[in-house]
Amino acid sequence: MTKPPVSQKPKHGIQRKQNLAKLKAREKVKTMEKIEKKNDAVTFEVIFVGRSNVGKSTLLKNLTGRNVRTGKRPGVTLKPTHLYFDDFLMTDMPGFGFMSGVTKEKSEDVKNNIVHYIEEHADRIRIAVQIIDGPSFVEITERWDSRDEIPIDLELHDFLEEMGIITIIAANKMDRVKEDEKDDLLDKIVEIFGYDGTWKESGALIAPVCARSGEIRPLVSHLKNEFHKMKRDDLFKHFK
Ligand SMILES: Nc1nc2c(ncn2[C@@H]2O[C@H](COP(=O)(O)OP(=O)(O)OP(=O)(O)O)[C@@H](O)[C@H]2O)c(=O)[nH]1
Ligand SMILES: [Mg+2]
Repeated sequence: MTKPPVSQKPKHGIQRKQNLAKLKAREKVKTMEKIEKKNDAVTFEVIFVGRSNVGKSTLLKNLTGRNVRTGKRPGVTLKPTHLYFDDFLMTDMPGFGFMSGVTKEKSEDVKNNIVHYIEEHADRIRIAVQIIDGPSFVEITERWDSRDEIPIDLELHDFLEEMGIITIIAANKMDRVKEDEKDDLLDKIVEIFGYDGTWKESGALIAPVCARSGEIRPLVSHLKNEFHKMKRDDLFKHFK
């Protein structure tokens, strides 16, 4: 067989690229259809929200045993990350506030996207786990207060309440707090969130945890309690 003239070769190359592009586009549509199908099946969602770098992803990873991306610097999770379990969905939200290498405008976008996401899915978001950095929470909120601004964590907490979403506060990184200072700190945190009384008596759904080492029992217990009230004991099995 005679070889095709050299000038024809690039044509074949273009054809191959076009075929590959078509194949990729088809694959993308298939993946999107699969995601849509999974999404349509969801009736019960729990979201993990909070400032960046407080340990949202680490907590979710430890709770479920699934592979969730975590990192040392703020701004690791930039889009909602979904963990599907049939009709149950757990979503790792991006963190708001300071993020390294991210402009102020972009971080404002992230915040707006979080609010939109919550509004859009309010009918299926039954519980929010609001994670705070236990050891630095008081100092950070006082700094906002001194500038006469509403601390962003409190703004989020009120917003979730307005949306009718049950919110559990997970005070993370408690390994950085001395044992004999833990109760005082937790009392102060519930007071800042507007509750009366000590953290144990205030009625606030608050769970001191250490996501890194997997000491998250108080959070699991609150979650199970809420699931039970909603007649969804079947969801317990998704926790490690
Ligand atoms: N000391 C301590 N560090 C923790 C704990 N939990 C998480 N971290 C660390 O906090 C850093 C941030 O963890 P991530 O889970 O990525 O935080 P995130 O809230 O998902 O961050 P963004 O996705 O950027 O919003 C990592 O270096 C974790 O190892 C904890 O309980 N104690
Ligand atoms: Mg994250």
